[in-house]
Amino acid sequence: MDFDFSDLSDEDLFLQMQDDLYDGLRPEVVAQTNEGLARGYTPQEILDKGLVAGMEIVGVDFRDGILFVPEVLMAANAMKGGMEILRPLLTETGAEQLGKMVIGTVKGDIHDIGKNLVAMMMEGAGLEVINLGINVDADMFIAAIREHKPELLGMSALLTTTMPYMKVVIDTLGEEGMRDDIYVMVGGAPVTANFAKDVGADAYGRDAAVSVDIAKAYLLKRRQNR
Ligand code: B1M
Repeated sequence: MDFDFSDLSDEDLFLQMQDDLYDGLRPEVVAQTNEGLARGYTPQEILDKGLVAGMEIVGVDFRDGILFVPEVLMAANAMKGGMEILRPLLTETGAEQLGKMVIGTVKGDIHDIGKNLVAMMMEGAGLEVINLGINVDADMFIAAIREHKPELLGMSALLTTTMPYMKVVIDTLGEEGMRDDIYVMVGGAPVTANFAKDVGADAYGRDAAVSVDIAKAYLLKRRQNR
């Protein structure tokens, strides 16, 4: 499919991207992502101004009953189309491997866009990421940690009903005698710094960029203390 966005200003290109994401038009969003790159925008700028901004509008209208699950799924699919283009660029790194992270969306929750974004950006920062996907229970987290021996665990939850499960995982780590060996980071739209503290996590990642900074700072400190 051929699209021509050359007559759009940069600002209109991003507005169009938000609109098309809202309407679940994946080929258009893919083409606009490529157009943004061709205009010299960084992957991060395209994410923030186009994809994430569009998904925020979807979130508001979903909450207000203007959009329903099928439309939101189409918007998510369009967002994933753009992310597929950006993924190799965000994960492109010549840096030596900094460390490992196991990450997953907790049990009962199938939201994975934000978690995948965090995973991508962690890879881009030089971490090896073991992405367990969605609906991950404590046993699956524990088994992956035993197998891969990561320095970091990341958990994502987008629902107020699933975020308490983060505590179940952290408590299970304690019961298994593994808690002191791993740095636990939590994130997701309803999660807050206070909640992170209450469930016994080590850090709260407000967004993907902040999460990467926190993970890097922890890994560097860990290395210095050895
Ligand atoms: Co859902 N959904 N959804 N949904 N959905 C929300 C979360 C909701 C807030 C919408 C609303 O009402 N406004 C609401 C939750 C309300 C609540 O709990 N209080 C909601 C609901 C109710 C539901 C269902 C129950 C709807 C239903 O069936 N009746 C259902 C639940 C299914 C389930 O999980 N069991 C449901 C289903 C879905 C879809 C399947 C349709 C789809 C998900 C598709 C997918 O992910 N593959 C979907 C979507 C897309 C959303 C919204 C619109 C967008 C989420 C998103 O992708 N955001 C969302 C509204 C919203 O959040 N505003 C909504 C973009 C993404 C980049 O941001 O995920 O926040 P986010 O990730 C950020 C940060 O939070 C952080 O970094 C990311 C990048 O910067 N972060 C981490 C995230 N995880 C991290 C982990 C870390 C660190 C940082 O670890 C280190």
